Amino acid sequence: MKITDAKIIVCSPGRNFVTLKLTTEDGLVGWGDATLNGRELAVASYLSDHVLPLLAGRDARRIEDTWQFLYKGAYWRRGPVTMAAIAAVDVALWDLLGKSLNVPVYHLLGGACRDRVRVYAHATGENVEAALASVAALRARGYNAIRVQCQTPGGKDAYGVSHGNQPYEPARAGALQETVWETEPYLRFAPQFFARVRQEFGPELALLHDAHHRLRPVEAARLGHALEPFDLFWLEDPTPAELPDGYRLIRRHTTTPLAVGEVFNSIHDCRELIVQGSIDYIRASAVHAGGLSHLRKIAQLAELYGVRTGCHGATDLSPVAMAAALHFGLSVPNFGIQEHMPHTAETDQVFPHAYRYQDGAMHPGEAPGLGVDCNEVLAAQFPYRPAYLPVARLADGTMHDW
Ligand code: GCO
Ligand code: MG
Repeated sequence: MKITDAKIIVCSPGRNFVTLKLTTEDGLVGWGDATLNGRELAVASYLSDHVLPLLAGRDARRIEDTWQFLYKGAYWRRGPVTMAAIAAVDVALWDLLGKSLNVPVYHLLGGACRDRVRVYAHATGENVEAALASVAALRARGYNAIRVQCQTPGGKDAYGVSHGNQPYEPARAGALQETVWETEPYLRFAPQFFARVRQEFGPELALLHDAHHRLRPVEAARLGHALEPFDLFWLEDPTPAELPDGYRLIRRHTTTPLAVGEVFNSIHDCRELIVQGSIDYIRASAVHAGGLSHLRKIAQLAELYGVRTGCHGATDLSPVAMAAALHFGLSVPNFGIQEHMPHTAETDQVFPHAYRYQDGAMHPGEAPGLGVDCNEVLAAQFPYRPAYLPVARLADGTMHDW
């Protein structure tokens, strides 16, 4: 099953995506996602300039060997660009293997460990009432786990908060957006806000919250402690994860469960956090952490230490990555939850897929491989548009983590 052709498709059906298409001598096609939000063309170039020329003639069934070849063979290891590129090849090879054997990928990953993949949705509001209405609307659509983000009163352009009735999408075409971040008002507001959400929706709804790397460890510890009465499912990215010791400090002060890892590229980014028992959920994804092959290794390490999965699933991960996440989520023993941010209708048309949502859960479907396709003719109608993620500054102008 030799690879005969490899091609990159860059398109923007509502937002940018970088998609890898591998074709074999038998005419089978495998898809991989290589989207790195705001840095898309770096991965497209890494793939087309440095990886695709190496693929022609390789046996598509040698998935692990190809992973090792691209990882060890580059000498310059790891990093988001390299690992997203390797991930795209890896996921496309799993897709091809499934198609060649006429089975869905989850069968190849050990088979289903559950009937469906529990997902959480995003509620967002420019004020408390709007956020509560957003939670209520998602509950009505069957979600029983909801991440809630609300604008701190007096602030603007908060992470995770959309404007008007638009779904939240942080990357913006055109000029880079500068936002202002103030920690103290947020720390005062967040516990009051979650008290209100809990009061409104009762004890059973799983509530999640993303601090998006904004806090120092001691601030995150204070927030986690203050949120304990409201029983969060998780507090995500409380502090930047470069320093695992920061998580140790947070852990010493709070029993609020911690989730981290959407920006991780490899097992080495989370090894210490996992083995030291500093986190509860690992959010690495099949696109930014080296594909299904590497994500499985991370999950296996996590399993040993009682850490569960909670894969990143924002809209910047394409339907190809979503399909991979669902095959993985269905089959991984230590599954926790999967993020679900529905794509635009245009994106769903460009990437028709077998996965489906029902009553707070998803299923990857039974189509061979990943069960997702890319309509290249339609994709060509949505050309790439340069876009940036915002940056954040403190009120005095100091650069901060966005
Ligand atoms: C999440 C994430 C996203 C990221 C985005 C960046 O929890 O889903 O934090 O909202 O900000 O994926 O590209
Ligand atoms: Mg996040």
